[in-house]
Amino acid sequence: ELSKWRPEVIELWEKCSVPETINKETFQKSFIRHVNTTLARSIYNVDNFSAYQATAHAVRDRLIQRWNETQQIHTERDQKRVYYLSLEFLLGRSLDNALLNLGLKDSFGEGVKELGFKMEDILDQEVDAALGNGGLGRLAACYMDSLATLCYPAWGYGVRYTYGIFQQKIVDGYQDEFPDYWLNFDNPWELPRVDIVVDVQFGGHVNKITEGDKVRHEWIGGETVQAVAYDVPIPGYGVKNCINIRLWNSKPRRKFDFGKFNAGEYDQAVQEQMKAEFLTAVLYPNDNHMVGKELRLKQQYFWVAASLHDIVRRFKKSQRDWNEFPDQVAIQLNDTHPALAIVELQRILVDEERLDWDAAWDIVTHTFAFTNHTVLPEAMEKWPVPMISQLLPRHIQIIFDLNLFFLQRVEKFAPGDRDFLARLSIIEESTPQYVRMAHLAIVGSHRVNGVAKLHSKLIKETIFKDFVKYYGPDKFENKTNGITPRRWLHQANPKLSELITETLGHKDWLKDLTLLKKLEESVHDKEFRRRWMAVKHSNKVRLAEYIRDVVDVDVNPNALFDVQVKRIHEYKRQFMNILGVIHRYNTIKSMSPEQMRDVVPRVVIFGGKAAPGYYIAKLVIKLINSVASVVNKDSTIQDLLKVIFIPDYNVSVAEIIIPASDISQHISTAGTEASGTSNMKFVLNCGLILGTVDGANIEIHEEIGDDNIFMFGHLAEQVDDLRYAHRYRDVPMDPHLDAVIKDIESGSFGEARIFAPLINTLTFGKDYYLISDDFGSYLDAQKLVDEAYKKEKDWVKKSILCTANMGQFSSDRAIKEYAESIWGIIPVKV
Ligand code: TH1
Repeated sequence: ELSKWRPEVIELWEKCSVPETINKETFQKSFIRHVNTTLARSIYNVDNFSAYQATAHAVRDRLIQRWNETQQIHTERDQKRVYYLSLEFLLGRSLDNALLNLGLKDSFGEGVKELGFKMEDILDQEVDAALGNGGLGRLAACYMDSLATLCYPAWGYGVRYTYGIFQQKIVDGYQDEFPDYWLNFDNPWELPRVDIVVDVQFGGHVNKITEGDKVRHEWIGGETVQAVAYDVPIPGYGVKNCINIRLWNSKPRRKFDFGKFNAGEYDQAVQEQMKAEFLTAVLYPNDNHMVGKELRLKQQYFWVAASLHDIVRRFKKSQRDWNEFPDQVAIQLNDTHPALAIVELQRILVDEERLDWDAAWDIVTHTFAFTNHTVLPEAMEKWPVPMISQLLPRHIQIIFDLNLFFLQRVEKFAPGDRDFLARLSIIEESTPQYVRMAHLAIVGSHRVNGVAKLHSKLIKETIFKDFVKYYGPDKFENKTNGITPRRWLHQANPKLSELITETLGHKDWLKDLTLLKKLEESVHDKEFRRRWMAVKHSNKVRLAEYIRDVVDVDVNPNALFDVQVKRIHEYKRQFMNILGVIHRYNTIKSMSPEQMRDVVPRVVIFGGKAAPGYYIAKLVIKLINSVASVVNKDSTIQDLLKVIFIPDYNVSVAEIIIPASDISQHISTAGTEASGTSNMKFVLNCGLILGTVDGANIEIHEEIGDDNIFMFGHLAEQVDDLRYAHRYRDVPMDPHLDAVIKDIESGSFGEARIFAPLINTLTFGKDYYLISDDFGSYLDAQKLVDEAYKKEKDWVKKSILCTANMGQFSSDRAIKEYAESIWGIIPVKV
């Protein structure tokens, strides 16, 4: 009688659920309802922020509906899913993206306008979800957008950090860090799942239990921390599919130490519980650099254990045989950060599900695949064996067993070759011993991939070459990175998006980026070129206004905007850029007024965060700001040069900067930048690039052709010899560089001693990143940029050809490649 499944009850449920059609009027109703009930406000106290919240909640309602439908259909179909494990998801803002992907921007824009608000102001209220450092985290976000848009059954798993990447302020030219407490106001883009809670265990000990001729292991004792799920819906573009990123938050268990409690130490008992919350408190702010903090290892295991528990629970609901696990589940490891998942799955299968070791291992290795994102030695994760033993006593046993069986097979392949065994071993035999996470990830995966052609070649020839010998080359693939054209063109550059749509006569290019190729036909159309330039100009005006707001410097939108925005790192060589700026400044200063008339005015724009503990990177920021304050005040150079450091570079700021660039710099030492993804964003937004023969620059060059890119510098294969020369011979410094260094040392940009440690990297430090070797060709390339910019018509043509040839670099292409050649999943459209 009371059954909720009775037809009339179901009918009532359906009638009362949120209507599927949504338009301006239903949106306005929803907006006001949220103002009144969710926010408990009235027409008299709705500010822009409340309007943002109300709009966000109205959109959230739609997302949740789509999310539910998608999950229901994916569950019904029960096809193979991919789980993307990433310790970082750099999502940025969600409202604009959701409105555009759902096709609601226009109607909701009208709706808020009638209610007395401007959509622009509303969008500007949102704080970034900045749960990542840089390229790796943003790649994960672009991939989720593509997975949703292409209707793949996919989930992301990550950590819900209470503090995202720190906020950067510039004080007296130096970087200062401030906590990013992004959850200060309610976050409408997450659904707390208070009912989805996983116990995660740390410490304790392992009992070996013999049952007949079998032994099993029991991991007991230690502390338990609870993982609570928060779901973040990710809507696809132009489809109803909406996928999920599940972020785990740590919280104390409600049970606590009653011994202490009874002894009157109530406060201490509570304090110990509170430590649990600390586990997911903060994102580690290091990009491309490993810092071996115990808390970081705990974060990694906490997240991996909760995610695998969830994945296994979902699989077990389907009542299939365990050997079908790899047919239902693909797990992608975004770098080595989740490599413990390999060990955790083996543990679950052997200790909890009682599969025998080899059968379990066969399942594990067919489930996992691993993406490597860097070859920098300082970024390679390795954890001390004693630290893992303390925290995860059963896992360290499994690691040693895995390694033993692995090395036994290697020994058969290369009998007696002890060096070969030592090089391949998961364990580094030092004091203490270390676990090499990349080795663990390779041994536990069926596929390993790099993120651009050169990078994938380099990992096979250098860091993983012994594994290629052992496994053969087929286990190693390339999957060149991609970016989502929805955020990085449609959302960030609405005017260019509109012009493209009008010119092509459709919006299909947003789902098939290769269709941009047709823009090539319009390069000869004068009116089209004029409009193309007008879009760039208005984006430069927008950036100039932003620059005035944040650093109080006026820049001329007619100048050439030269941009380098990315994490500050020695290998990315922002130092070389600012040294080049000093050279330019001194060149202009030495000119007669007639000569000056021939100079192309430039605004050189920097942005990016340095890891808080990275002393040299922070000095680079100081140098940039010191140069800026001298150059920007110098009236003798007639505004021919301005230097700007934009503070707190993040996804939202990138959306303003990228569409406004004429030239952007991607100038890493050859062989060091695995791919880079901002290079793709700039070129897609019709900005030319100045780059080294590194990462995805090479493939961009292949696509857009020699005439539309400025490449310079030594090649990756020359780097070893050049470094050797610096180390063992007296290599004279490039004369222009020498002059610039002497200028800094003479105090032209403030007290010289401040910069001594930075300059020492070139001298005592043997110029590890080869700035001197590339400086001459860098300056030459910059000259070519100046000359090319003077030929306005040709420049616009180049700019159009850039955008037109970026089809390959959509994350849709990348995701299809992963889906087809690694994951074996097929789309399920809602
Ligand atoms: C970056 C790479 O440096 C970059 O070249 C690449 O485009 C991007 O990943 C996406 O593939 C990396 N970020 C990190 C961050 C950490 C550790 C290693 C890397 S590699 C924390």
